[in-house]
Amino acid sequence: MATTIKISPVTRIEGHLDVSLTVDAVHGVNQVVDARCTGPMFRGFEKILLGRDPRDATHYTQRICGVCPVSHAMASTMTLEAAFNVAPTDNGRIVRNLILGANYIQSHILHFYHLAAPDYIDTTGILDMSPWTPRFVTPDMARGSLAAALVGHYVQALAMRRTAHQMGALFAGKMPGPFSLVPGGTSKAVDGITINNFRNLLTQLRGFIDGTFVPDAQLLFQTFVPYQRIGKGYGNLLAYGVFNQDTAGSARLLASGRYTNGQLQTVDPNQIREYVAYSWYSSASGLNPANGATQPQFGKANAYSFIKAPRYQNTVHEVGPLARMWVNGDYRYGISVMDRIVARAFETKKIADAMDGWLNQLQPGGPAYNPDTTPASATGIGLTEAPRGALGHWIKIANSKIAGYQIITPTAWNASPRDDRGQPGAIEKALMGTPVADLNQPIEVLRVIHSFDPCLACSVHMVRPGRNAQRITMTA
Ligand code: NFE
Repeated sequence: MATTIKISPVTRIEGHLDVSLTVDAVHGVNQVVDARCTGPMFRGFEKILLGRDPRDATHYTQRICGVCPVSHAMASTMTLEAAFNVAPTDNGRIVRNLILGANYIQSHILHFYHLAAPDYIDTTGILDMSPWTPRFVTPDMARGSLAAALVGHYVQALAMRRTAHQMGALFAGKMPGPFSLVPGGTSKAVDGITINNFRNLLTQLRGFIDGTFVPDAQLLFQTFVPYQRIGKGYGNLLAYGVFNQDTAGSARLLASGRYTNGQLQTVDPNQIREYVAYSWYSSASGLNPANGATQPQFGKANAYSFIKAPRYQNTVHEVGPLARMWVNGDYRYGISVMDRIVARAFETKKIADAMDGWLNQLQPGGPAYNPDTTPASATGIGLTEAPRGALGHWIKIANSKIAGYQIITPTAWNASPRDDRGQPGAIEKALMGTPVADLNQPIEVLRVIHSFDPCLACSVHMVRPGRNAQRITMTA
């Protein structure tokens, strides 16, 4: 008999995600036969930005999320550069890459040790305390030396994340919420002392990535063999590319590309549409974000999320480290829970190693930014990558003010609801077919969801409610 499970909220993610599942026996095995992902809070940054100075976008959009503010700063800065018709200086481009790289390292370590690993280890007798309890304890969890090692590394990883923040702040002013990304480059001048200090911290982080993070991810991969097949989903992957290697942005450390129906192909932003048939919006469905709209309508019939449904040529795509590594040929083993986890670790190494080389390319005393002026009217697109995947900002400027701003975040791609054709989103599809051994402890479901590293604050761009805000309680 079919059973309905609602996980509300899913914990060890950023923001608020509700997942409703139908579990039924198929060939004698209980498994997920239907899944719905709900982003239950409206944020509306697109509306907050209207009428403001275009340069404010960099600072406002960073407040979407404390985990990936640098990516929003980068996307908005690139959007403004396109609208202002200015390119960054070499120093500006490299400094921005270094700040973004510091944020990727911090975010990927956070995901593995603090968000995902607790799904796989039973710490009973090792640490019987918060944050390890209360929790699911299932027979397949690792115990003994692997559990003890990951608990130890969990604590070490907290210090490594602080180190990554310190490193980024050397060029960013502070982390999170950097000040120094500006159209045309960076407001931080480059000097030899900062380069040396950055390299010292990067060397510590590279030691942890090479000696601890990558081996731990590989060990998890080898230990949880069934999860090399669970959670595949559609198998379509999309990346805009990130870490520009030249000022034109034509060469990137992780290039743009997509893997659609088994074929590697290029990405054309004109083919992106956002659908809202199942989202709480009254605005038109199927718009390209260059002409997008964000008009909330909570309670709309059939809708179940504040996340829109972004699609590329009507096709659902997964985004994230696995997508980036796959389209670049760095990782092609498979598409599954474990592949997402190990590709994220391998990507961290790739970026950290490249960062050491970027430090050598900086020119102390060289120009930090190219000057620009705000045009009366213009449009711009900034396509980059956040740690969780493809991130795009679109701007329309009229009378030198923001007349339109649209954001599609990685988690909107991954945690979207159905689109107008009824196609489930990437996580919804990945959940379908997932076996559930114990209906009271659906750990398998959490492992699939966590492998995407979702961030709901990003995907619905929420504002903190004021004193007079209404609390709305929803039931599925
Ligand atoms: Ni809030 Fe974010 C990343 C962005 S996820 S963490 O990475 O953009 O949608």
